Parts: sequence; structure tokens; C-alpha cells
Amino acid sequence: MNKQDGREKKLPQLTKKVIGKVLKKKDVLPDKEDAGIPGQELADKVISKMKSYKEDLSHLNIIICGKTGVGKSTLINSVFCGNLADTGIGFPVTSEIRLFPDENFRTDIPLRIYDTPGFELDAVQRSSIKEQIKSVIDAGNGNDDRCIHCIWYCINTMASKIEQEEINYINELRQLTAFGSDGEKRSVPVIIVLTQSIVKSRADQLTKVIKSSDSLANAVIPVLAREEAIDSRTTVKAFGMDKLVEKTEELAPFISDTLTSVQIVSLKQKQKNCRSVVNLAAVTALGVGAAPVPFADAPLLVSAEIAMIAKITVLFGFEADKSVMMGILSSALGTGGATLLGRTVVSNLLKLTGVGAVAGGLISGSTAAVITIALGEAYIQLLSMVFRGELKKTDLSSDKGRKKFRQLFKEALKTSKDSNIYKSLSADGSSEVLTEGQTIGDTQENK
Ligand SMILES: Nc1nc2c(ncn2[C@@H]2O[C@H](COP(=O)(O)OP(=O)(O)O)[C@@H](O)[C@H]2O)c(=O)[nH]1
Ligand SMILES: [Mg+2]
Repeated sequence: MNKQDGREKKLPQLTKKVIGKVLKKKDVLPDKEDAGIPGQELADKVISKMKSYKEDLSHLNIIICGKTGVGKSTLINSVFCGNLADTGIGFPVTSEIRLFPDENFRTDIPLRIYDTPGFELDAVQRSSIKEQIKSVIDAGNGNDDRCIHCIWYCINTMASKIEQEEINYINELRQLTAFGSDGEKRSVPVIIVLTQSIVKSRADQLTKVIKSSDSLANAVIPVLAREEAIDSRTTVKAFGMDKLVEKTEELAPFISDTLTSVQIVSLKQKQKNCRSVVNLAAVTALGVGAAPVPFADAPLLVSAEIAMIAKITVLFGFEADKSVMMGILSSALGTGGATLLGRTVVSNLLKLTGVGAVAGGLISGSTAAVITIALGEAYIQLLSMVFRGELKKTDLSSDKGRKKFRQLFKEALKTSKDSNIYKSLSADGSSEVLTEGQTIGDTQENK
């Protein structure tokens, strides 16, 4: 069988099976110019790829409702990057929907929050607000960048009770439908957010009441958007916003990339979606390396990895400039920077970890997949440390960050051959397209 044919047939099939929709196939197709390029240029390529991924993100559009003072603005500022909304007691009650970020105040955050005036307004105003909500939804219909993805209806957990009127209002919101460019009508999901849930038992009780009422809300999520100091010794920690993000993703999966990028509360959600990116890059590496390629100029592998690093950076919402990216790339990949993974660096690492070997300067598809998984996983771990505040962004271009990334990469190499991703790739019958016994543990060095 012609190897090239086999590879081309195999790849889309594997891709469909293993991958999310995060990377597009065109992103990982060969780019010969990636061979042997210097580190500077490599960083440029990652940065320009990041830019194009960012530009490709459609806006996430959320309508947020609830009485004045329930904590809508505080919630927005805690869940999303960019500190978008004004907060504070006594913000003037208006009867118009407000948009964050303001259309005049351009940001490059692909997010629109429609902040609706309080439910406490009189019946006439309330019905006018509902009309406004409808027109916001209508205005977005048919346009993937503008259509409304979710309504967050906020209720203060410490409020004395929920009025039946408010439940009715929520039910009316649940009747609203929206659609994107595919024209397929979907009801707009409504999540009831129980804000300022300082007392957990109260939040649990309220959740029960709402769930047992005739409310049609898709979910009820208690949150505390900012920690609350009860007294000088007792502080209740913020919680629940990660659940809110995860539920929103579940109800509006088609906007998952953007949500992942702009939210700053669920590390789990970021990691999960980044791992889909790594899977795709690994599948590509497997296909590319299936016919053993001279490693020092493995352009195909390099483009898959450039795409992977760029996409993960965007999904983390991480703002990396060239110097930071250079620091990151050179740490795992050697300061020579001639290729994404310098041959010497890789041979040494592979020997060290017993993953495989670069036999006569060639690597097999499965070795390429292992390296790619390890690189992706190490990068996810590195950005996770920044997310948790264990590393500063400035550390990434310093010795500290470089050492850390090298260490993470080595550890990831040791484990990636045992990873589920790798196993599922192998179990897919991909060894069929491998040649010359270039599978893991079956290299010339081991023979
Ligand atoms: N500690 C703490 N304070 C909150 C929280 N949510 C709201 N607040 C406070 O409640 C007040 C009103 O919040 P704001 O977000 O402006 O309410 P909005 O009118 O619904 O936008 C502000 O003083 C906030 O500091 C929270 O989760 N934790
Ligand atoms: Mg507000």
C-alpha cells in the first residue's frame, strides 16, 4: 500500500474519532517553511497563529437579569477577564439594558454581557424590559457572532423569599428562542444563579424550593462571587463560579472555545478543552511520523505543534508576547531553536525516559505522538501554574520558568506513553501505518 495514501485515508477517520472540534484540519496541515526555522521566527509563528485563533472566536453573548444589588456586576467581574462592569451599592437604577463592554469602549475580549435593569421596577417597566430582552435576542438571530447563548437570572440567596411573580417571569424568559446562521431554533437556556450564597444551608434550601416549583430553569447554581468577611476571624471563600461556567458550556456547547478563553474561574474546564487540542495534534503527529521523517526537519510535526501551543495559549486566555513565547519555546526545545524540538534534545530525553529513540535521525509516528502529547501536557501544566498563581507570567521568560517547563516536559514524556490518548491512538489500528518497526519499545536502540 502506498504509505501516503494510507496516511491520508487514516487521518480524517482518526481525527473524527478522537477529537473535539477545537482545531481545524487546515491548521495542522504541512507548512514546509516551518523546517529548521530559528526560535525568533518560531515565536512569531506561534504569536501570529494565536492572533488568528483569537480573531476566529465568535462572541459569547449572555443576558444577565435580576434585582439591583443582587451582585450581577460583581459576578461578571469575577467570572470573566477584563473587569467589565461597575459595581457598588446605589448604582442608578435605569430602565434600559446596558451592554458590557460598552460599544464605545473597545476591548478585544469576545464577550457581550447584556445587563438588564432590576425586576423591582413596576409591572409596566418590567414588561418593557421583557420586550427589550426579546429585541436583543431578535437582533442577534441568524448571526453566529451576535446570537444569545444563555440567560443568567440572579436571585440573592439571602432574600427573604422568591415571589411567584418572579418565577412566572423566569418561565416567560424560558419560552424565548434564538438561532444562529444555521437557522435552527433553540430555546435560550436560563440558569438561575443564587448570588451572595454566604450561608450554604440557605442556598441548598432555596435550590430545593426552586427545583420543586414549576420553574423551567435549566439549572440552579449557588455562587459567592467574592469572598465575604463575616468578622475579623471568619471569611467565607468565593465558590460556585466554576460550576456556573461548566453548566453554561454544557447548555451552549457551540460557544465553548470562547467561553474557555474568557472565563477565569474553572481551571478544569480550560484543561479539558486544551487536552482535546493536544489529542488532535497527537493524531496529526502520528500520521505525519507514520512514514519515518528526518527529525531535524520535520515540518509537519512542527506545524501541528505550533498550532497546538497557539490554541492552548488562547484557550487559557493567556496574553503572551514574543519574549514570553521565546522563553517558553526555548526552555523545552533548546536554545539553538533550529527546530521546535531539537534533535539532540529529543534523543537525550527519549533515552533518559525510555520512551523510544531517534533511530538514524528518524522518528516513528508513535514517538512523534508521544512527544506531542508530552509537550502539550507540559504546556497545560505550566499555564495551570500561572492560573493558580504558583508562577508569575514574568517567570516564564526567566530561568525559573524555563527550568520548570523542562521538568514538566520530562515528567510528561515519562507518562505520555502510558496515557489514554496514546493508548487509544494505538488501539485504533494506527500501527498498520507504521513502518520499519518504529513503535515505542521497538526501536533500533532497544534491539
Ligand atoms: N462579598 C461579596 N459581596 C458582594 C457579592 N456580590 C455582590 N456583592 C456586593 O453587593 C453590592 C452590589 O453588588 P453589584 O454587583 O453592584 O450588584 P448589581 O446591582 O446586581 O450589579 C456591592 O457592594 C458588592 O460588593 C459577593 O459575591 N460577595
Ligand atoms: Mg450592576
